[in-house]
Amino acid sequence: MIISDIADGLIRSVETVTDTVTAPFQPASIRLGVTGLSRAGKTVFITSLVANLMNRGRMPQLVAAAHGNIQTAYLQPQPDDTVPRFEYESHLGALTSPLPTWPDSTRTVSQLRLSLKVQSRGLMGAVTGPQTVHLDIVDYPGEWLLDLALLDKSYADWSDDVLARITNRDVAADFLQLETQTDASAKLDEPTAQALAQAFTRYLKAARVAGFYDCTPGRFLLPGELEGSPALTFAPLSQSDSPPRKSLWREMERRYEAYKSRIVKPFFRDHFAKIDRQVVLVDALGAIHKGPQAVEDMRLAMADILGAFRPGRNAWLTSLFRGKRVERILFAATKADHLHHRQHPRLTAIMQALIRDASDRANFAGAKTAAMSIAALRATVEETVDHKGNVLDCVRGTLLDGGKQAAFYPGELPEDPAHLLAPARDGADAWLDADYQIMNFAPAPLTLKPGEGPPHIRLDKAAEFLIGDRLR
Ligand SMILES: Nc1nc2c(ncn2[C@@H]2O[C@H](COP(=O)(O)OP(=O)(O)OP(=O)(O)O)[C@@H](O)[C@H]2O)c(=O)[nH]1
Ligand SMILES: [Mg+2]
Repeated sequence: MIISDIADGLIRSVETVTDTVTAPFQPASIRLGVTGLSRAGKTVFITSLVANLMNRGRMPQLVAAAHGNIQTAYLQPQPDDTVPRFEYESHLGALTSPLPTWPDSTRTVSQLRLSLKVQSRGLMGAVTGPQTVHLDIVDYPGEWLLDLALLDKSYADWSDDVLARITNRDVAADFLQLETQTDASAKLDEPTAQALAQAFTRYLKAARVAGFYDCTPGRFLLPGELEGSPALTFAPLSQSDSPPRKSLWREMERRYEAYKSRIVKPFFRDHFAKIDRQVVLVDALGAIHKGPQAVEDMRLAMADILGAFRPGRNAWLTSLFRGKRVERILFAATKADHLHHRQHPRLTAIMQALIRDASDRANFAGAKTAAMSIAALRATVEETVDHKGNVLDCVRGTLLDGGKQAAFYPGELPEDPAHLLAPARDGADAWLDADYQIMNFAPAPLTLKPGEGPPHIRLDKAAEFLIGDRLR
């Protein structure tokens, strides 16, 4: 062995020793993913969570907050320079203004870093003093997880699958007609490609409204700044025997592959594979109100979303994780302030049944999972009303339409979730013996005492499950 190698080896082993000694003093970081389908409540959840971590007066079930371990919490510039920042201040401003409004819909991934100074109470805590824990919160549309399935499919297979699936759907009629008229082996003509992509996008939007969940590619619905780019200008085409080079079919194939490599893969690599803890928000009450078909769609969408968390489902994804995994996954039914608390256990049971179905099949490889019913921002108060001799457990709030105050009875959720899930699975048109209402409430005007965050339901319990163990 030559001398420089020995010296190099020595230095390296010294570095390794220093690394291990300093490791406990390095700021720890937790990456928390927040996802859910459109309108599930992601933006309100993150805004209220951050506000309640900064002012912890309403967080008794977050043990580190209740025990006073968290000394301060403050926002910091996030470490990822190319990811848009989550617009915390403007969202909080909308929710807490004298005439509060819900935040605008958000269309892309965004991120926020909240740093917490934590004094741990254990023996080591006394020795080391307070530590900084960075909480990096990443907001991304659940629709993007559904794109994972595209990675396993060639353009030809994907086209065949999609065309077979949508052939009987009314909302697909216009696109299918255009597709049938198109000669896929003709030389590429850009207006034709655009017309097909636009017709397919219109179909996807209509399918979403009609309650179909299998609306991929996800970026066609949420294009952001990619709108009009070639990677979003393709559509499924039936295959002629061997489409010639430079044909429409070949160019569509190339763009489909570009969508996978330039859009789907970077999302999974840069965002998804780095997540430590995940919350999946579900507007279960909204789906129940819409009816059995919407509940069944929600079940299928959840199973597909959960598929992304199943290690081994996709070899490429597995190689990205390199043995790391999402450690905890919370499934939360949002907007529980639409229900009197007496019914919350029933809503939670429905969530549990929905994920049991998916988790029976998916092995989450040791990830801890939980289901809860929460309201990130409580817009109602409870009220018991005497209605024709019957006692009804209602909630009262300000109606979004018209601004009037109203007490509202949403209907009685069944004790056994199967009473909802079974008819949904069997394709029932309507609920047989029950009616579920939903009201759109405006956020309530708030007067917060010093040290208090916005009112919520079980946001503290959700935080305890997601990050509590890292703050003690
Ligand atoms: N009552 C009540 N309504 C809520 C709550 N959270 C969300 N909502 C309602 O749900 C709507 C959507 O919430 P967002 O947080 O914007 O949902 P999102 O998932 O970010 O939606 P996109 O950005 O469009 O995907 C809001 O405008 C409110 O009407 C809650 O805790 N209580
Ligand atoms: Mg949003």
